[in-house]
Amino acid sequence: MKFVKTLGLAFGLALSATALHAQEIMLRSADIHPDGYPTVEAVKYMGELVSQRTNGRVKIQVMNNSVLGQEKDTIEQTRFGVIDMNRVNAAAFNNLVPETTVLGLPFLFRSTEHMHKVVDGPIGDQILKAFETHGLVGLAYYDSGARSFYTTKKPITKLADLKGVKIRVQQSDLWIAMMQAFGANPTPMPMGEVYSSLETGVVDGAENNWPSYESARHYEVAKNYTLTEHSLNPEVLVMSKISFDKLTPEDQKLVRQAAKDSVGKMRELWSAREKASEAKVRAAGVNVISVNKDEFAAAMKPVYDRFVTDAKMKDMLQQIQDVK
Ligand code: BDP
Repeated sequence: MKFVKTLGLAFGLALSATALHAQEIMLRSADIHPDGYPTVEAVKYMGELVSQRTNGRVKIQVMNNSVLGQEKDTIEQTRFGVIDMNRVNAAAFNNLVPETTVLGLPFLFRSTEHMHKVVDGPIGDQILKAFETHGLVGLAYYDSGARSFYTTKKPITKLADLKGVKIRVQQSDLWIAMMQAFGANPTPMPMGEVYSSLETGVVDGAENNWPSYESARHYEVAKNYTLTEHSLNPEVLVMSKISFDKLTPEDQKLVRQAAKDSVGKMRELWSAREKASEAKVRAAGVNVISVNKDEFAAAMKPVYDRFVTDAKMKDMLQQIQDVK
């Protein structure tokens, strides 16, 4: 966190309590996505709220476009307080915060409304709380739409088409297991390496939502997009516990509230961007394939068997399924 000198430091001596109050606080927030991407714009909006509500004393600087590095590294830096905030897909937290795993389970949510109800409710809060023992403070969930497969050469039209196909996955044990259960050959790597890996044939395909498929230009090299919609895993906005603990209790409350208040904005931006990205890639000639999703879902039992084992996970899953 960058504390910018303002009032009360004229003598360059140790800070008095009043001077501390007058300090300007700049929170740096990481994101891999480009300008205009809904997650980036939502955190900028949160920054406007924070700034308005503190008369410019607290600000957020969104450092997007991967300028601070790939997600795995920025998460570590956030835990160490080098980066103050971070917006990352829940999958990237699976190994660190096991409670997040439940949100990525394949074919778990019946709809976006179902996912919203879960993350806006007690389960969502319980999972955000779980970050705190790992050096992070969970602030909010953002939408990430549905993830579907895309491939460079062979179009995926049925489950059997995934057999042995090299699919890039996020660096998460859940996601590796999921790809194995689909019959694919999972290759974990950061998002920033996917374009060139598709282009050079290191992988045969990947999977993501419409906006990422479009904004990362993966559609230029992997032109077959198969609507499996296998996961609605949300994005998570977190803060470094070290940075958070430096804030006064009032500022902590304010930051938490502004994060929550940015969620509605994010959801609006998201649904508009999903449509725009889909239209853009379709216009670019992408081969969009519909499949029998039940066939893909039926293959997911081993994933549930492996990841929903202890009483806590079973209970969370049950509660999620019970949300009407
Ligand atoms: C995007 C998420 C981003 C992930 C990326 C990925 O917004 O956080 O890094 O997918 O697949 O949808 O790695």
